[in-house]
Amino acid sequence: MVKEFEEEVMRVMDNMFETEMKKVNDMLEQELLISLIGEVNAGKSSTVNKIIGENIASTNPMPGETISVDPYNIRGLENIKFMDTPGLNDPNDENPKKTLEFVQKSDVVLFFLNAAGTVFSDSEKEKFEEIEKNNKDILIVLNKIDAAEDIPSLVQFIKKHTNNKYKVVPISSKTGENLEILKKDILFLLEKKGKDLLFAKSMKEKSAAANRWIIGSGVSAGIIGASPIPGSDVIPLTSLQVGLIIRLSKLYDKPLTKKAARDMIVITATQTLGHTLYRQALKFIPGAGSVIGGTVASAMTLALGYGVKYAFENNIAIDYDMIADLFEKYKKREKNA
Ligand SMILES: Nc1nc2c(ncn2[C@@H]2O[C@H](COP(=O)(O)OP(=O)(O)OP(=O)(O)O)[C@@H](O)[C@H]2O)c(=O)[nH]1
Ligand SMILES: [Mg+2]
Repeated sequence: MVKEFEEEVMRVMDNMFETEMKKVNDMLEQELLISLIGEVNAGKSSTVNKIIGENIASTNPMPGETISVDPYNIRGLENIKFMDTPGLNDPNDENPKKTLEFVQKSDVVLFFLNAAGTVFSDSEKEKFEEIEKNNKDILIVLNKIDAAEDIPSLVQFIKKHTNNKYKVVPISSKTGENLEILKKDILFLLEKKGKDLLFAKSMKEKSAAANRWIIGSGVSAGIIGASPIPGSDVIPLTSLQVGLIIRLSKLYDKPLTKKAARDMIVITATQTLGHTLYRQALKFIPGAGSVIGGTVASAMTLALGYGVKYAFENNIAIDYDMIADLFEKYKKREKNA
């Protein structure tokens, strides 16, 4: 009986794996469009180069270097496109309409202001309002902070003139200052569109994205585990964990088989809960109460996530003793919280 039941659980887990894998693969096949808009010379092309990590967009101290709307992509990630556009005030730009079309289609609009110039001139305000009408997923990028003073006042000024609706990110595409912050902000904006994994894969520093997912899964697991319905927690909890492991494997470009994913989850559960409790949780005994509980479900998921992340980052096998230690640590911390 018990054996049959466990086989049933394995089958359910395999199905979950396939469903989650398909979800993630579909996510990765989407197109992601990020456009860079702003007046001439604000440093749009320089920023494209910095984000991509290659000098592919041409830049020039003379305003008006970029004369057409040009898509660039990161090598190997053809479906992520950065749209570099001519300066909004460029008299040679024949396609201001085309720029607006791209704004409409964009997942994120980076609106550039030059900290070393007239920040938010009347013409910039006018253009900004036009853009705002077409797309609300805007990040205001205050570039060239290496060449300007009193950045906090400039940021306040911009916020005030945009009714505090958008994040203002001060950067220097010359020195690279705050570029990682800009990338993180792009990542967070993309979460609600389910395109964050796509962008995270393009980032050199993958830790921030991984941590967000692990912490988010920990919170969701806590909610699932706190459910008062006996035994109702195992299936959604497992599916949550399968989804997390698959995302991490895609982020770090690690192959992941169904069996490997299953082992990670089962071994983690038995290591943290103990065999008896895990069996009991799997058996959904009516009236047995919620066997796992919120704190345990959350701590287990965090430990699994960080353990898998550590293994992927360092190209080593998963260390289940470390997972067990992490579990104890998180459990104590959650209890005290
Ligand atoms: N000091 C400083 N200079 C920068 C920075 N970013 C770009 N520049 C310089 O500003 C000039 C214009 O940069 P581009 O990247 O070509 O600007 P753009 O917005 O693409 O300009 P257009 O294509 O003409 O619209 C170049 O000389 C860059 O080297 C920065 O953060 N700090
Ligand atoms: Mg340019």
